[in-house]
Amino acid sequence: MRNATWKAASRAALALTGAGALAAGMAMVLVAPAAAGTTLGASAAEKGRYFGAAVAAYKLSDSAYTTILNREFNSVTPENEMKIDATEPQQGQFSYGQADQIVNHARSRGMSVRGHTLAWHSQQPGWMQNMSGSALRQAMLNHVTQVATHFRGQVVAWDVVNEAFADGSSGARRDSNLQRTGNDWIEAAFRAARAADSGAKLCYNDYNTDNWSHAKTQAVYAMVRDFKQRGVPIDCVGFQSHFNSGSPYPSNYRTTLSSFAALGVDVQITELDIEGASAATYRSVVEDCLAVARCNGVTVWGIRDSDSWRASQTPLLFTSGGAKKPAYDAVLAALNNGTTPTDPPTTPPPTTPPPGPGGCTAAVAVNQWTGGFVATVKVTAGSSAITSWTVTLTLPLGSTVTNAWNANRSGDTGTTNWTNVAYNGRVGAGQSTEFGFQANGTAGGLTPTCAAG
Ligand code: G2I
Repeated sequence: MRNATWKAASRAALALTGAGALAAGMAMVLVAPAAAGTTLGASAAEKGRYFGAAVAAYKLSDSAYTTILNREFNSVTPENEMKIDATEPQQGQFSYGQADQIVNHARSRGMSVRGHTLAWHSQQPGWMQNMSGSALRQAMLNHVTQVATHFRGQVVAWDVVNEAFADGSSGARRDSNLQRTGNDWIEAAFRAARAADSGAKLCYNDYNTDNWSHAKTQAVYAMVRDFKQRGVPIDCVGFQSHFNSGSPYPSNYRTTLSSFAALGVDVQITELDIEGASAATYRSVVEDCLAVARCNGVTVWGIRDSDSWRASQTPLLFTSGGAKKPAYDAVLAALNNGTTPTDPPTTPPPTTPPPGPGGCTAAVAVNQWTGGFVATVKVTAGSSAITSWTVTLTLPLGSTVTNAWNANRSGDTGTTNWTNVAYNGRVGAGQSTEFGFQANGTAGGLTPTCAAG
């Protein structure tokens, strides 16, 4: 169900555009249908994506604003109206008026809605700021449950938890009253959200997680990998992507998106704005999303520059007067030029001949960035089931393994040996299992060999 959501939403948006154009055409005869490919939303929909904007409820009465919103976008994120202080201003008293207004505006026009955000250290109402311990944990879980239940069936994706990691090189969680309730607060929030709305995609959302070599990015990656391994219900990762001189668009952005996607989650660009609105940078961001099959879409954090939380940086696609900026043209062109994406397979098919009974093969897929890489190794049993396996891999000089998952290892440099852990030694005939590791340096041409025990 969740996988079908974006395409269904896109179709609805297209159908609506067509119907509206038809009605206008009957009245005025000469109005041409808004052909797919002439607006951001329609072009994105052609690529199976959405193109969204953060929307403020109080601006829905501004016709210059809604004209652009309704024409260009097929997804909406409430900018502040679903935050904790807005939806539960007093404990146990829920207030959905402004959020409902945005949801109704969007859905009546065939736009999908991203929910933002259920659990966050910021924008907490006073009563929550003053809470701690198990009372806070319960209050947070109740909030997640109530809000996700209210919007069930109306929100295609939720930012369940927002900004839970610290900036800088620590790779640690951000200190907050929620974090102090216990390290498992994030997974508890995800489980509560899933229980309340099993149809919405559940995302972790953060900023400064765009550069693959940054500690914060790696820390979020490790959490998502751990969640996937342990069955914590997470479906997607949101990259806010607020780019400016202090936090520029990184050349390894595509590596970041594809590396997360390879964990088995969707990726979404959730709050894009770029200081100065460089057309080239906007184009690159969109191309990077289109290059990753599991990148569902892009949301810009506001419509006109004057709508931006950083208006002085003029970071958006429309001028304060509502005119299209060069960045708009670049984004539209990128959406229209984009080809239907095919991610490189996480693990390419084995190049060696199929093993005989009792044997196994191993194949490796690498995501390389400047100074490091992640390798995913697929172990495939031959025509008989195996009960244990050992993979041998020789790393190039200068490469050192820093961490690994789903396998035991001996050796961090040179020739390394990898053996199954308790839960993945048994592999059925012709079936596969995967393990992975991260390393410094360059992968080069890794050629794994596999022996079954
Ligand atoms: O800070 C930029 C974004 C970073 N990621 C999470 C987003 O949720 C966040 O959005 C911004 C909104 O764009 C601002 O509009 O979040 C801010 C609050 O953390 C929002 O600012 C607040 C002001 O601080 C309040 O004084 C104001 O009442 O907007 C509120 C409503 O206009």
